[in-house]
Amino acid sequence: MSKLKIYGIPRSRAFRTLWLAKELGLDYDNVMVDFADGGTRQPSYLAINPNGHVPAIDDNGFILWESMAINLYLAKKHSAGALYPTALEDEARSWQWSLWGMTEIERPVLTAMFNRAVYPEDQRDDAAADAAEKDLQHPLGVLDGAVSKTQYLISDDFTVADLNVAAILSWARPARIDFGPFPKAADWLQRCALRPAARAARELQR
Ligand SMILES: N[C@@H](CCC(=O)N[C@@H](CS)C(=O)NCC(=O)O)C(=O)O
Repeated sequence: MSKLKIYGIPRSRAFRTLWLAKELGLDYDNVMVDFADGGTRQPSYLAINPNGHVPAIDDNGFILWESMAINLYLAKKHSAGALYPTALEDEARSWQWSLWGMTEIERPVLTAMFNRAVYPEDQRDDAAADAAEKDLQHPLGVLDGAVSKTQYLISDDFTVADLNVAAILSWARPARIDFGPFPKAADWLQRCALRPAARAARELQR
């Protein structure tokens, strides 16, 4: 039985899986594949993920890529009935929120972050960032409504659904997204971000 390998530097979307690994208390090796130095395009890495993206995992010979799929798999394998909801409907809702994060909020949060914090100042497009923030208004309202009824997305317990969405929204701070109109979502995001495993994963980014 070999140790779980998590491919991808912590400042990439591999952060999502590193956070989950810390929640689960897993013993893992973080293989530092970096996009900035072309590491994601090396033949040795393309053999793991032909898309040339991180994260990917090697779980004792089982290779998997796509951050949300990885997290749902690891949570189900190691924490069924706790971090991974097992009631049929709750399991489906954890897929729902994970897919929602990828399709409804990831792109605009990234666009705002790149144009407000990542690109060199003379290459930033303020209008694109503002338009992206505008696009987020409706989905953030949906999130705010969801966490007005319960502490977390599925119930009053933190699950992989919260982790997957909160990991995407970890970019909201550098993106300077105004959560003023979404106080419940802001509180929920804070609750998620203050978890010891989230802090430990952020430490890896320093
Ligand atoms: N949908 C994929 C996206 C992965 C992705 O785009 N990762 C970025 C890093 S955050 C990457 O590997 N970029 C390298 C490249 O495109 O060369 C997932 O969530 O796993």
